Amino acid sequence: MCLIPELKINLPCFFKITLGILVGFVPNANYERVFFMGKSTPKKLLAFVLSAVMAMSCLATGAVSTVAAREADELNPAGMTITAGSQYPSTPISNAFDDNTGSMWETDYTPGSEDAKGYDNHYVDIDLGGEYKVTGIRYTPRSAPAINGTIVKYTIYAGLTKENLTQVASGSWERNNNVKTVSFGPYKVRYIRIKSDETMNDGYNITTSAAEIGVIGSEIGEGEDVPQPPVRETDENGNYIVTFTDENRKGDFQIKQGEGTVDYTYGEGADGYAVFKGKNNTLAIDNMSDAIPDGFIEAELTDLGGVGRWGLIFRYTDNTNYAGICYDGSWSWKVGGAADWGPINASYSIKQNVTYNIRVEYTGANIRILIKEKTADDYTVVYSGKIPQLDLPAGKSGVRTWGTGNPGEPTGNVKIRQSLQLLLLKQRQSFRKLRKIQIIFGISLT
Ligand SMILES: [Ca+2]
Repeated sequence: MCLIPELKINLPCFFKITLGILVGFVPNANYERVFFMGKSTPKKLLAFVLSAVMAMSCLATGAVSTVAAREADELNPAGMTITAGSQYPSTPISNAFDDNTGSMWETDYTPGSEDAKGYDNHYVDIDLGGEYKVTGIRYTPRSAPAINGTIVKYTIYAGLTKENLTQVASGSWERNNNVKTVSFGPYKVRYIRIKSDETMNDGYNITTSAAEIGVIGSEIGEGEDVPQPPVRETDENGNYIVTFTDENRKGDFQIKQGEGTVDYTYGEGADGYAVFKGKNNTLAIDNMSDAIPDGFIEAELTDLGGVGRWGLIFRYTDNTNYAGICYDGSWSWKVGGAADWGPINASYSIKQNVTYNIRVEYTGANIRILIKEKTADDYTVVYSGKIPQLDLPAGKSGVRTWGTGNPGEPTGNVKIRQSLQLLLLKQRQSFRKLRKIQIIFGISLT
C-alpha cells in the first residue's frame, strides 16, 4: 500500500507494472486503494513502453499480450490518477489503463476474502486531474474464453468534487467478452467512479475484471458551456431530497413509459417545482433516487386538473415491476402490468389547484397514506393497511401520470375510461398535469 503512492510522478508504464508485480510478494499487504498514475505515458516513450509492458506481461503471466491503441475519443490527461477499491496482487488496476488488452485488472478473489464474497469494493475511482467534458465509459472485458469477472451490471458516478459524486448512469451489459460502452451527459467532470454491481463468475468466488477501461470525452472548448452532473441532495436525516432550486437539483427523472413530459421551474421553496404531464401511462422515474425496499415518499403536490390519473411510484425495477398508489377521483393501487390494479378503501378527496402535503409509507405489504392541505396543521390518515401486491423487491421512486393524448381515445383501463368521458366534457385537455414541489424520497420511516 505505502509503496505505490510514490509512483504518482511521471514514471512510464514499465515501472508501474513492474512495481505492481513486486508488491504482490509483500506478505499480508493491504491491496485496497492502491494509487498509481493513469494513462499518462509521454507519447515519445510510447513505443518503448508498450514493448516493455508486453515483455513484462509475458514474463509475469506467460500469456500472449496484445497491444491495442487507445480509442481516439478517450481522455488521456497527464494528471489522471486511478484508485481501485480492490485488486489481486498480480493483476493491479494499472493493467486496465495500459492500452494492452492482454493484461487485466482483477479484484481480490482470494477464497474467503471480503472482496470474494461481495461487490462493495469492486470499483475504480478516476481523477482526471482537471475538468473535462465526459460523455461515457468504454469497458473492454478480459479475453475469451475466460469470463470470470466480466461486468454485467454497473453504476457510474461522476462529479466535480470527490465528496459529491452523483449517479450518472446504471444498467446492464451483455454477458459476453465484447467491448462495451455506456453513454451519459455530456457533463463537466473531474471525478468518476465505475462500480461493478454484478459480474460473470464461476459461482464460487466473485471477482471483477477489466482488460481496459477508457473515459470517453474531450477537453472543454473555449466558451463551451458544459453542465455539471446533477447534484444529489439529502436532508439532515440523510434522506434523498429533490428541491428544484436550480437545474442541477432536479433529480434525474426519466420517462420510462408513455409519452408524457416533465417540465421544471427553478426557485427556492415553493418557487421550485416540476410539472408532470401524462400521456398513455407515463412513468417518470427518478434515476437518482435510492433503490430501497421500504421507506416513504413525501411530496408537496398540486393537481392542476386535466384528464386521467396521477400516482406516486415506489419499488420501481422496470416497467413490469413497480408499485404505486394512484388517485383519479378515488384511490387505487397499481403494480407493473396492464391489469394489475385495485381499489384502496380510502375516501379522501383531492381538490384541484390546492396544494397538499402527501406522505406514502411502505414497509413490506403495509402501506400508509397521509395527507393534509399545505395550510393545515395535522395529517389525515387516508389509508393504513396491507396490500400484498405492492410488496415487491427494492426499487426506485417516481411519478406516474395517465392521460390520453387524443380525447376520445382512452388506452384501455376500464376504470379510467369510465371517468375519463365525464372529465372530457369539462376539459378537452391532452395532458394530465401534476405539479410537484420539493419531492422527498425517503429511506427510513420516522
Ligand atoms: Ca490492459
